[in-house]
Amino acid sequence: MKQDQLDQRLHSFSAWREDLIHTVQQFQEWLEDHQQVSPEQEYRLFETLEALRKDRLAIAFVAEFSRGKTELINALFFAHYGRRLLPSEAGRTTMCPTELFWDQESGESYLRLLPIESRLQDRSVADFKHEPIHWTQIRLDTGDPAQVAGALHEVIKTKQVPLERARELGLYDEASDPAYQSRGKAPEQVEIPCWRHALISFPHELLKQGLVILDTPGLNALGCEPELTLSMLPAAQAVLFVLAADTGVTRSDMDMWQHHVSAVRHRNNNNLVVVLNKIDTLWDELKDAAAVDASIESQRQASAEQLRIDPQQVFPLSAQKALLARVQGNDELLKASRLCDLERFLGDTVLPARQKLIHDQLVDDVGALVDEHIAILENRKKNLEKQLLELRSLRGKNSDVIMHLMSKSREEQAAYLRNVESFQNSRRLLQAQARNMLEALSMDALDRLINRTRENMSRSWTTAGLKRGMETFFEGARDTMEQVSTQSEQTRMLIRATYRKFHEEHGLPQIMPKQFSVAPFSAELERLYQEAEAFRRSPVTTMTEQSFVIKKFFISLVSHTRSLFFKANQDANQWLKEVMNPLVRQIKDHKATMEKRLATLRRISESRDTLEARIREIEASLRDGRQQLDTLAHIRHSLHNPGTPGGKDRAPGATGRRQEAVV
Ligand SMILES: Nc1nc2c(ncn2[C@@H]2O[C@H](COP(=O)(O)OP(=O)(O)O)[C@@H](O)[C@H]2O)c(=O)[nH]1
Ligand SMILES: [Mg+2]
Repeated sequence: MKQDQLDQRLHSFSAWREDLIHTVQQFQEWLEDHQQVSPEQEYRLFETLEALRKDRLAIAFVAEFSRGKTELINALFFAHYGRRLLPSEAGRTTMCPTELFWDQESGESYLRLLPIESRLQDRSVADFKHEPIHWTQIRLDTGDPAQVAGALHEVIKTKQVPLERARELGLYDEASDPAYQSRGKAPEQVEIPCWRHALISFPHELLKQGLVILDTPGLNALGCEPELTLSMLPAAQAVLFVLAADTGVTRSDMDMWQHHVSAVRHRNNNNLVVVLNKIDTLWDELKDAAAVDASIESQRQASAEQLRIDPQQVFPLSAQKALLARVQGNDELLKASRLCDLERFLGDTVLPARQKLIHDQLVDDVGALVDEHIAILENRKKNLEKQLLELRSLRGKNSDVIMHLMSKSREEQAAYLRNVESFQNSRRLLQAQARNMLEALSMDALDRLINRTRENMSRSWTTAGLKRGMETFFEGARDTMEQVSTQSEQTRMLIRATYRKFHEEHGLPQIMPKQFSVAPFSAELERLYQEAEAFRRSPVTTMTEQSFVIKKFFISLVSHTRSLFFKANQDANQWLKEVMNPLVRQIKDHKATMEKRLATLRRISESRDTLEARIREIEASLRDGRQQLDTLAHIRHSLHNPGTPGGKDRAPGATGRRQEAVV
């Protein structure tokens, strides 16, 4: 097995993305060259390119402490440094979630740490991320692995604070303190982590390609930092849940799985993988290989059964031996560590899933724009061909015929203009409907709901209070989504009818306008509800009844819902701005064509010389139009088949469904 298989897969993933960026840029240039671009389209393309460039593939590692998450990250991504880059230690380690990535904006290597005291403020980690001032920054000297490893050690630092302080921070509770349980007395000093969250920007090749690794601490921290389960884990493309062969599935593994991890399974494009680490503890020189394999296999089956998942989803391996094997260049040990099975899975399943998501989105967005321009060009071509025939047939005809054609054209034009007027009416109606929809989705409306919920809960930051609060909150939010869903359905119908009218009555190309749906937002809201329920019932919450934790949870939930509504509002707004544009462009184009036709007829009636000149003009326009259609068909092909051999340099006119209609 090649050591860098995952490396290569990530590299080709990033080349594939570059290919798409190139195609979108080609389209952008085409639009600019032909002055076809509207501000909305320009904005959309800009956004698309930004999103492609900044695309991240996030993999989260979740487990109880000491299962070997950090060691696994070292083995997967940092073995070539010849040492253990991230601190991995026996015993109870840190509480501090760590994100590893490459900060391509600043281009700097650093470690940023958010002090644990930030927990006293009513703000989420996501909020703090926008403000570097709250973070302690340590420079990383990437030429010096010892300096880097030393600096990274800071992440797991802890300190002693008085009991009251720990309580204030929501980091101490009798019910979850084993020492209190046995001695019946709370300690005077409590050991707490120094940091709440760590960001590591590091110029590792894969991180530069857009990989983001999230290393999370154990169950305790997940309970204390609800943002992890509410936002960070669901945002990851893959969640690796790590078990250890020497402990088996323990009570706390099970808690973590049920209350924090398994919900991830119900999301699309989110791969949940279970790693059964430390299989080296099952290696036994006194047994033959088959017997060892059998015991590993039986533990894999048992774990899968306990977690109620397919055994194929469980990957037995030894992170420690894999790291050692890679550092020493020992292929045999690497094979025995079985790390490559996991790598293959990440490369074969997680990456393609991400690719598909990006591609679908792009075809949906940019692809629709390309199609729209192709339709406009084809319509223009059809009109020009009609005109050409008409003009050719006028050769040698008397002026009566021309006069007759002119009056017919005028009638057509008048009928068309009347429809354009009715179009303006539908547009006004649409705007009124849209305002209602946006109002329902507005931040003001949501804030009113949040305040109502907060008032409901303010006297009782308990699990019972939380239950009531959540009911008010989710009922309100669901109502809004339903309302918006009905309104957007009405708006959609109006839009469709308007499009159909112009297609049927004036032969404008049939374009399906882009649709907006609240379904993904409702689904996300439902997921939040499930998470909230899981949190409310989780042993950490019910056991401790800490108002601090409950309050923190509420803040994260609200912050997440707020960004959900914000996104829905933005999407709806953008959609409304754009949805009529394709038709508006066609109407304009059609109007211009009609005017031009009338003008030509008028000039011909005045002077017959104009006829031949105009015929030549139309022939030239047709040639130019065909060329543009070829270019667009080529762009369309590359967009639909990125990364195929010659995908970006294929000569126009090679293949593609649309092309047949073009030439
Ligand atoms: N035997 C064995 N020990 C491991 C393996 N992976 C990690 N460990 C040890 O388990 C302990 C905890 O590892 P660490 O990566 O810090 O766990 P984390 O708390 O989940 O991040 C450390 O002492 C590691 O050396 C493994 O594959 N085999
Ligand atoms: Mg760790």
